[in-house]
Amino acid sequence: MHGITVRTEPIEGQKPGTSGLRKKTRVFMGRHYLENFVEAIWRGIGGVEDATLVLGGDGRFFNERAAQVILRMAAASGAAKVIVGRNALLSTPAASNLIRTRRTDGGIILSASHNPGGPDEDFGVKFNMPNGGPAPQDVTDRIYEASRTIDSYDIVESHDVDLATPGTRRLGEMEIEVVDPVEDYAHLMERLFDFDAIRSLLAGGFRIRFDAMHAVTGPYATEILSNRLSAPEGSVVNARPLPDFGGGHPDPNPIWAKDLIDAMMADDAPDFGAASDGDGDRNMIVGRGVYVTPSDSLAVLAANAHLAPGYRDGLKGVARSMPTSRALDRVAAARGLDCYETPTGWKFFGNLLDAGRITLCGEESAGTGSDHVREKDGLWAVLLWLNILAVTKKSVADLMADHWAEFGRNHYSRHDYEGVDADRAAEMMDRLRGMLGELPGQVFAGRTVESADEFAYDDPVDGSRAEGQGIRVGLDGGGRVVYRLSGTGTAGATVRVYLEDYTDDPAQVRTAPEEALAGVVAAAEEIAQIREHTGRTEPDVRT
Ligand code: VG1
Ligand code: CO
Repeated sequence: MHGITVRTEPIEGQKPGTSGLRKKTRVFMGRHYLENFVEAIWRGIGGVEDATLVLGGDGRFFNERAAQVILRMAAASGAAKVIVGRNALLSTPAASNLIRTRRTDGGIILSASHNPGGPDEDFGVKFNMPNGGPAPQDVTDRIYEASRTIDSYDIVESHDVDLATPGTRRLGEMEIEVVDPVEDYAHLMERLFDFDAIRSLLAGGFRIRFDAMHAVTGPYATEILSNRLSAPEGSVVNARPLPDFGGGHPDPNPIWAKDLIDAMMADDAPDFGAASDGDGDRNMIVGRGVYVTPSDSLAVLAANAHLAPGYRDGLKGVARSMPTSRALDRVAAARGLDCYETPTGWKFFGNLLDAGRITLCGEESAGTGSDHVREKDGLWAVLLWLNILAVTKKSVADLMADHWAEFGRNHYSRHDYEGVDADRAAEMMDRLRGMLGELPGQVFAGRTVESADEFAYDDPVDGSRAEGQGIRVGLDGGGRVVYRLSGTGTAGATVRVYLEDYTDDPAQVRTAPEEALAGVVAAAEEIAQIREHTGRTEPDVRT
């Protein structure tokens, strides 16, 4: 079957440096828009002639329609084969796993991650490389360039492909293999973790609550936690993926997963709670009566990963994104591990993982992962936590208390100002940039600035350099403020302010973060004049 060539015009594609395109769903549904971006991907990766690709998404509105279009375009452009999750579903980590284990040429993941879904909400498309990880800067730059010069794309005309039943079918010359989205992934988890130990923990009355937030992890959690680990009825909630995620933000943080937090703070709370995001790569961990910040979770996992079979031989090294708290660094120092600081975004971990320099890595935004795939992985983090709890026989609260007693505590919080006027946000960053040289030695709200710079990263593996990755201000006593503009928002600018302070005083480690960070918050405001620039007196979201 030969395709037809459709004449088209360039689009305003992804922002340079971001690993995928996120836009309002209606923009994607607009005439030729999705097609143009997919064609830009083909061009950016040097074509898909004879290629084998993976395709799937988080099930949000427009997911399956988009998958049908992409299949027709792949067929018209000469792809040999596409492996698709049933009903075009695949979590981001499961897609990463399939891309790797089936030795494919990469894959397309349909998701806007934790952003809400629906006709008036967000949609997204990203390309992952043959190593299973997000496309690096040079590839995304080529995709971006292609999106601005595009004048035609090829597509075959055909009926929709049956994606509801596993099996092999053809679209023209191209083979389509529809696979169970969960099977290979569940198998990988069984190899990494001690399922018997977790099963005994659960059989012994340890109660869990996993909130899939009506997003893609529903079927994964049902198969793994309920079927394979025999977690009792009620352990997995909001398990049915919905096109609009039930109207919520599938964002696992205390704001959007408030139901889970409430359940975990109640008198009859389960022992362990967790949630994941739209595409299944993020995680939130909560113990009975205790919320675990993602930065602390990463540090705890690094300190205890060797208790799980997949990490029995220890870790090669660890990494965190720059704004993530330095709790991880303390574990690394104590255990003699290399610890890398990378820019925000998972793609920077890929080279370190591929080169065997690190085993475990994570971000403050609720992403944790390891060398088992090349994406962050929500359920993986949940299972590693459960494996650790099963072995140590400690409660989450006791594990945290022991961790802080050993390493001290990095109190941490992130304040987001969303939908800010983009020019005003840029002005705030420019002003800070201009002040960097004169900040050290100055005192703000009683805290002395010890260092100030704009973060740039020289990749130790491929030598590439990423600049302008956020402004870091170090304060006396281990405090720190980081200012950064989001690269994933779809409306205006999102200003992120990351706040951190350190204590190893046993009397202080239990202080609530809001209280412990009050001084750093005041200093952050005085330094950057956030209120004046954002026009807000309060952040929209505190995590
Ligand atoms: C945010 C997070 C970042 C994460 C990115 C993608 O980016 O801060 O840590 O890697 O989302 O995560 P930004 O630029 O808005 O701060 V996901 O779960 O959307 O793939
Ligand atoms: Co995500």
